[in-house]
Amino acid sequence: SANSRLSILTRHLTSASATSSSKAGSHGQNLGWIKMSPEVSGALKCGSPIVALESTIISHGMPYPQNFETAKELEVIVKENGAVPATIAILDGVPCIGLTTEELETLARLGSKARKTASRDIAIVMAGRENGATTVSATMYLASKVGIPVFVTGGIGGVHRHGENTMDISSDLTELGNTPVAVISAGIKSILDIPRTLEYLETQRVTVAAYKTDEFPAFFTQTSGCKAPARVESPEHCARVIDATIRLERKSGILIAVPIPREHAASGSLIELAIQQALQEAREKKIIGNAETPFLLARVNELTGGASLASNIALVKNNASVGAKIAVSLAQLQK
Ligand code: PSU
Ligand code: MN
Repeated sequence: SANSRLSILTRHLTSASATSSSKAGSHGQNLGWIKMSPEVSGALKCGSPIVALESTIISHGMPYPQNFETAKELEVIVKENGAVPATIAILDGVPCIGLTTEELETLARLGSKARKTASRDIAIVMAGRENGATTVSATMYLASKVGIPVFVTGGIGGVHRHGENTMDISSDLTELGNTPVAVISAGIKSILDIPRTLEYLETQRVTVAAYKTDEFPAFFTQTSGCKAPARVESPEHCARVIDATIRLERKSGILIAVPIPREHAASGSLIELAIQQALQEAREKKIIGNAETPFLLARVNELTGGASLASNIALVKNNASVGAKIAVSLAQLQK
């Protein structure tokens, strides 16, 4: 049955740690090194829909207090659509799946004092008993370890402009190549090289589809000038793609790109101008590596007088609603 397929997948996902931790277990049981909220653990046990949420978007992607408000609202939207939210972060060195409101606030207040944690950084943050805000790559990794197949974010990282020289290519893309989780996002920002990012995703064997459109969206705007490799029409359609991926025992992930709602895309060209200026400043200030994205996000927000933040919040909320519906459809398919 679909359920046994899912438990095979989960066993596969948890087998590596099962050998190293006596507490490690199968579906819905806490791994020794992970702390799971009772809601998430309960939902895993009975196969109820769950949506993973990342935390870099809280700490590094938005200023306080909008980040705290948004983090809470995302969880409400996921619940209203029938799924259990599982915000993922590392607190005092412990990877946590599902945070309390207090923990969300701690992270929101820490801001960039929390370490931006990509998958390669998880061990460093655990060993140093630090607070880590997980990026798409780290959140995918942790979600897959406990068997959560659906993950909602705003935008993923990509191939940076001039990446062919700097080799600055987000590990989000390689994690998508190696981790069977479906990421629901609004595409990628035009601060990145969108055509090269799509090429790289193909090389990484990532299943990419745009939601109800032929074009791959560019985060603040609905269009990027790049055709998406595939199109999906509904949450049910997305769920069937995820279900097929599980049956196929694919080791790579899925990227579902949901365009920003039309009413929030209006300021897109204004934001695009600000992006160009921020990119110029980043080059002048020699801001590189993983400091680049947070710098650009903050600067674009200043330059647009907050318009980019409002758009950002609107699109993540939309993604949360679509993602929760996908998780609900998937749980139904797997009954
Ligand atoms: N893109 C956005 N907003 C974000 C990020 C990317 O539009 O908040 C964050 C995500 O957490 C993503 C990370 O996983 O930045 C990618 O960072 P880097 O480019 O350093 O890999
Ligand atoms: Mn990078």
